Amino acid sequence: MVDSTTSSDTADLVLTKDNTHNLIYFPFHGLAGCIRTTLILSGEPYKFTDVYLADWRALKQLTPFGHVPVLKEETRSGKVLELAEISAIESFLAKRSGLLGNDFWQESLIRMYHSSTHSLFTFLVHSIVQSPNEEDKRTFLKRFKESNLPSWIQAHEKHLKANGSNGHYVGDQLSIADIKTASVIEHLIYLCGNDVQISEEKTPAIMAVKAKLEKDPKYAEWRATEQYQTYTAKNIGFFGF
Ligand SMILES: N[C@@H](CCC(=O)N[C@@H](CS)C(=O)NCC(=O)O)C(=O)O
Repeated sequence: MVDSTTSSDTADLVLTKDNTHNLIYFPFHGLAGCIRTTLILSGEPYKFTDVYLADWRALKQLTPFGHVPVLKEETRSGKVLELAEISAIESFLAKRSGLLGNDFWQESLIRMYHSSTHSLFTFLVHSIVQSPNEEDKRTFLKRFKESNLPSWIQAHEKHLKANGSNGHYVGDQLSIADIKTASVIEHLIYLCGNDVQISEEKTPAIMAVKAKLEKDPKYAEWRATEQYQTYTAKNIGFFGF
């Protein structure tokens, strides 16, 4: 059950730095890459709880909207607070970690870039999962690669260039928009295969976002783990990218 208490007691519980953030999701990257990366960078206690398809039917009923990811905030008091919906979880973690810029306008811009990437990637993942057969999937992917993806690339390359191609969307600091893009980019590159649309030569500003985040030792360490590699292999097996 979602705890919708809004008392300051609950607000204080949520803000302490020693909560364990327990992310419930399937054992692949799917739509949870940005959440996992944000948790890793936070330096706070976290755990990734994998849900297996055999257990999903029973667990589904227990989630707020019948979907994962779900974030369980396990507080020191023993109280567990539950949050669902990817954007809400990313926003929650971003605010805690100072990933929403320095002022309200920067925050609004960061949310705009984040939303654009979130929409693109959610559209891709949901369409693939919901394609009833291989032919539908192929037709969807053709349209996605010829239209949705190039539009996203063109706009994001332009905005990132306008910010100086410094690896950030807004100003010169890391934001949830940067993490979102960095977390989907390798999947998009893989998806394109030989039809290269995203590369150092073609989209240097987008690639700078990826490269900048990869310099972070915590992120680099996470990407080198067996768990990350397993999630990648399962992602490719399940979604094809
Ligand atoms: N609106 C949800 C969508 C999340 C979603 O699509 N979750 C998928 C996994 S990527 C899921 O739970 N699939 C299993 C199901 O719906 O039964 C959100 O933003 O969190």
